[in-house]
Parts: sequence; C-alpha cells; structure tokens
Amino acid sequence: MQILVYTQDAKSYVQALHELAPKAEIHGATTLEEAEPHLAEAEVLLAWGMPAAALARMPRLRWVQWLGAGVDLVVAHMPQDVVLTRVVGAFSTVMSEHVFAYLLALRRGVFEMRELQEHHTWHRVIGASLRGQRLGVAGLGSIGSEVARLGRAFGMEVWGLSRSGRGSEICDRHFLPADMRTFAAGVDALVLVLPKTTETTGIVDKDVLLGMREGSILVNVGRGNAIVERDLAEALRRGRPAMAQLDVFEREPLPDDSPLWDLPNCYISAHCSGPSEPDLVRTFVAENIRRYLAGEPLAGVVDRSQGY
Ligand code: OXD
Repeated sequence: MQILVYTQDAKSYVQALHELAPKAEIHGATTLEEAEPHLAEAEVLLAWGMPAAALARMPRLRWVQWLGAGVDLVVAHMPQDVVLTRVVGAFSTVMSEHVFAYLLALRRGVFEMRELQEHHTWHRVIGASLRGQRLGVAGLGSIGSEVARLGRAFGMEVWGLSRSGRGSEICDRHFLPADMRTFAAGVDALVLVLPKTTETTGIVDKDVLLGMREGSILVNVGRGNAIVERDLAEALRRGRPAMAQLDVFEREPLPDDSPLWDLPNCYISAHCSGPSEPDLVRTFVAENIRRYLAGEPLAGVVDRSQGY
C-alpha cells in the first residue's frame, strides 16, 4: 500500500506514519511537483492545501484524510468511490480560546489599555463583563459546541443556530438558518463557525448586520463566504456590529485594498484560529490510520450531500 502525504509538514507526518503503518510505502510532498511521481500509485492520501485537480490523476485512491476541519476546497472534486474524512474535534479547544481571547479583550478594553501604555498615559479603562450577555453561536459542530460551553462558563446565555437542529440541547434557544436575522438581532456576541456550503454563502448580509445590537461583537472563525464583506465594511462604519473579529475572508489572503484592514473596529487575524498543525491533528489521524488498516469504520467521514 502507498500513502502520500501532501502538506507543508509532510516530513513530520511521514516519520509518524512509518511507526503506524510499517508495511506501507510512504511518500511526503510539499508541492505538486514533489507529489507528481506518486499520484498514480497512492491508495491513501493525507493532505492539506493540495490542488483538488490532482485527484483526477489518482486512479488507485481509496481514502483521503483531509488534515483540516473544512473540506470545501476538495469535496466537489472527490471521486464517488473515494472516502473523504475530515478532522473532527481537534480544533475545538484552540478555536474557542481564540474566540474568547477576542471577546474578553474587546469587552475588557485590553486594546485600549495597550494603546494608553504606548502613550505613557495613566487612565483607568473600565471594561464590561461577559456575564449576563447573550452569546449566539452559528454552527454547532464540535467547535461551536465548545464555544457554547465556554460561553456558559463565563455566565453567558447561549443561543445557537444549526441547520439540522444539532446542538439544540446545549442552547437556551435554538434557531434554524431561515431565522438568521432574529437570531443575530438578539445576541451581544455573534460567533460564526459555519462550514462553506451554498446555504451558508452570504447568510450574514446587510439586513442581518444592520439588525445587530448596539455594542455587539461579530466573530467569524468558520469560512469567509458566510459574510458579505462589502456589507460588513459599511455596517462597521455604522457601528452595527460595533466590532468584528475576522479570521476568515471571502478571498485569502485578504486583498491589500480591502476596506476591512483600516477600520478601527475591525480586528483581523490571518486564518490561524485553528491551524492544521501536526501536534493538533496527530491523535485523530493516527486513530483513523489504525482503523483503516484494521478495516474498521473511519471517523470524520464527510457527508457529501451536506458538504461537511
Ligand atoms: C480548517 C481550517 O478547515 O483551518 O481546518 O480552516
């Protein structure tokens, strides 16, 4: 059996794979050029960021373990007889910490304090509390559920939105995507953890944004397609939402001429809230390799009709 690993960290995966699958022939690649000689023979592909078109040149392929949570780059290109799995659960801790790092920093005035320090100014910044505020989590998979759990730990009321009703039991109130406007209008912090699908594209548009509460914060750690960025820039200028933290964008890297860069109430990070690092995904991937070799059902199998 041949395994191809295509990712920037291919080397570290290849080393670990030698122990997990000693009988397999394992190749690592960081570019398509390096992967090319192995495409025809590989049965298993572990990949992150591989151009989807290359899949058509892999006739022996049986299983693809995508090394991230979102499979939007490849799902439509995956041959029907190939099983596609994504990483589930591994990013919940770091991504929810990212969300609360910003929610706390913005509510407690951390950025203002730092700015005052830069000017040697002694001035008391009186922050607000998350306790008693309402958190809205759109997307209640493993990451969204952890955001909801932490919200509760901070004393927040938790509203949730999901298309299937999944996660409704962990929310004080549950909404379906058709009710996005009411959902967004009722919360103090709206956190998007949505996958990229046709249904989520543009789900947060001008109407949703301008209907948000005074002082509200919008955080997006899911996919950039969910927000109409042109509308968001305008809405942020009008203070609805009051602040946004964006980790994902319609186009990445965010183009230099995007107005979002220069808005003082927009906080940008470069798609790094849940990095696909070997340390984070190793346990999940190792267990799936064990299952594959033992002929057991794989974890994280993507439902193609849903796209995640
Ligand atoms: C992922 C991501 O899908 O990092 O894992 O966006």
